[in-house]
Amino acid sequence: MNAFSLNEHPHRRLNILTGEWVLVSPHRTKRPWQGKIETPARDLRPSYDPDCYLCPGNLRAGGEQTPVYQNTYVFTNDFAAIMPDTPEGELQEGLLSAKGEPGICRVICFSPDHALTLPEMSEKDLEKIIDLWQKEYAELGSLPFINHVQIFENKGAIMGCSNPHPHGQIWAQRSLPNEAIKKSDRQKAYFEQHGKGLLGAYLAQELEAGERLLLQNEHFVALIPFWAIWPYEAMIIPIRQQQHIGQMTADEKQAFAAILKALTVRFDNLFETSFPYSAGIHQAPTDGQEHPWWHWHMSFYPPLLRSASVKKFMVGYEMFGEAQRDITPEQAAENLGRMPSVHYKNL
Ligand code: H2U
Repeated sequence: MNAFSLNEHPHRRLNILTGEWVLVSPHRTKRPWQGKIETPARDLRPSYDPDCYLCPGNLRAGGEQTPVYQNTYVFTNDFAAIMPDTPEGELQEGLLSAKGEPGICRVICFSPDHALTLPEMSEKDLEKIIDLWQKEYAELGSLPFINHVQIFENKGAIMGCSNPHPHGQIWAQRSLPNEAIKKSDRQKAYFEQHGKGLLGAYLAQELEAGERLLLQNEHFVALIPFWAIWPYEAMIIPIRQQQHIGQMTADEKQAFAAILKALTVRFDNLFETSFPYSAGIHQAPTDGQEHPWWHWHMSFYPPLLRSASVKKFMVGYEMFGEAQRDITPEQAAENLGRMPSVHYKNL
């Protein structure tokens, strides 16, 4: 039998941030990379859609009017999953446990232009979105009943996004949700044992290895994590350890905007389509405590596997066992790393 190889043999990889394992089956992708299979129809949208509730001046479903905004616009979700006036309450009956959960859901319009997406916006405009993310994290996080602020974007109908107008969401709540608990606990344990941050140490190892790196600028790195579940899952990590996005300097904010654009342009170029994903920023809890182990990062979970329409399903074994992937993170980094820096619509 050959010596064990990550490129040849089925194996499991550990996600150091969550403590969960992913099964990798590289032998199933022996065929060479064939690139895109078909060229999808170009997604041509008008800059203004009279039926879009996020376009400036239009009515939302609840009857409120969206103002004529210039850059970004934030409002409380009309169909919020969590609400601030939720009564205190707890249920404990034998093995049944439940607890009231107060919170706030907001929707953020990234641009008044209905036709745009993040990779097609200028770095300056992306900085304005980052400004708003910073403001919302600080404002929502300062509320006494908010201990966690989740900023995210669902992009593309395939991800359940309800409207192509460029927008994201924020769910802020009293409790730490499952993913945040896992990442908090693992970073804390590492910090207490090693006296330094987990993600900083991981970043140093990835910079040394090089094979999963996608992009790098003065202040940020974009890479495919060693433990990626989704075919082209990626992370943007600030090089300097910061607990939350409010700690960025002006230079770092510019660099974040630059790498955000650069990564999403490459995503779009991969299958010459507006690349769908769920992206989210994980950062320290807003409970007023110090969290010196936290190193914020932005994760992208894109579902596409081989073309604009061939998607990976998380079903079967993955529901009952654990996540599994065929193409290795290293192959994914190679494919994505080859993509041009100019958006395909501008080539
Ligand atoms: P997506 O990011 O999944 O597209 O969700 C957009 C949110 O916008 C969704 O949570 C809200 C929905 O509740 N929304 C409003 O708040 N007002 C509206 O008029 C329509 C949609």
